[in-house]
Amino acid sequence: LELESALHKAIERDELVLHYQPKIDVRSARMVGVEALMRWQRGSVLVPPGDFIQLAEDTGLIVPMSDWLLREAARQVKEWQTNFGFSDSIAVNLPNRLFERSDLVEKIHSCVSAYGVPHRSIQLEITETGLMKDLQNVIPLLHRLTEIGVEISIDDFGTGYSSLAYLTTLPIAELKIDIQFVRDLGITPQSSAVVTAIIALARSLGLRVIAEGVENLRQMEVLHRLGCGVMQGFLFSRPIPANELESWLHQTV
Ligand code: G
Ligand code: G
Ligand code: NA
Ligand code: MN
Repeated sequence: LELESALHKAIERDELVLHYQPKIDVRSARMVGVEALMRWQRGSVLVPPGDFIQLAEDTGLIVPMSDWLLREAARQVKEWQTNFGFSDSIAVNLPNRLFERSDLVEKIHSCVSAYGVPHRSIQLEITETGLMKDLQNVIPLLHRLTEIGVEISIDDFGTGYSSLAYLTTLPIAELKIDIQFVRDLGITPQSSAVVTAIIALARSLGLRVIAEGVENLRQMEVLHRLGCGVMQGFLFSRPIPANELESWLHQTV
């Protein structure tokens, strides 16, 4: 309960911050987008989302937090567009609960409009569980988001229970290969079998594919050889504050 009221105040006091992790195209060694990851600057402690996102979801605080997140992402992308000619998107993690919001599309629209950035500047990462939980409501929502230019990426792909039949009908732009399959690449044949299958699936459905959690050259090389050229992970960069992202941003112009 104490944590709950502290988190409540954190939103009012502007203690939430976004860190950004570059998405890298390994052929060109260039950044082709970023993922925004929330942190809570609680005094001198930087609290990771694992310690408060669940609480935020359970208490409903995730709604004002995500409002802040969308606005902050739009503000940040505007700044990068102005200062660095940034033309890629910021991916934000969309909690499952937000699908229950009838005003999500309007919310995103008002955030990007407020800063005068194109809708395609915001990409949404959703999980398979979030997707499959409430398909009847999610399908029209995804179509409306896609119509206004907001791309959808399926996060942690391969860990949930998404039906392949649905994947063919949903307006999805990208599959993000889950870290657990990346971890054992080059060590166990099973991991490369799964990754090969995901890449083939993405190809045949015309979706982009990205791998997360790439920590070493072995994983990078196997992914590249299997046909996944865009990656994210500690090998390239940890999630970092906006001011530390500048060396990557200079490459985009
Ligand atoms: O950043 P990190 O290393 O600790 O993230 C841990 C988890 O928290 C990830 O699974 C990520 O999807 C989730 N997460 C990070 N930022 C956000 C956010 O802004 N909103 C939501 N809903 N989840 C987030
Ligand atoms: O749920 P989501 O996939 O959005 O969360 C991404 C999480 O993965 C964040 O907590 C982020 O800090 C973490 N992460 C990003 N790159 C790496 C990596 O190379 N290795 C590990 N172990 N975690 C990573
Ligand atoms: Na994510
Ligand atoms: Mn993930």
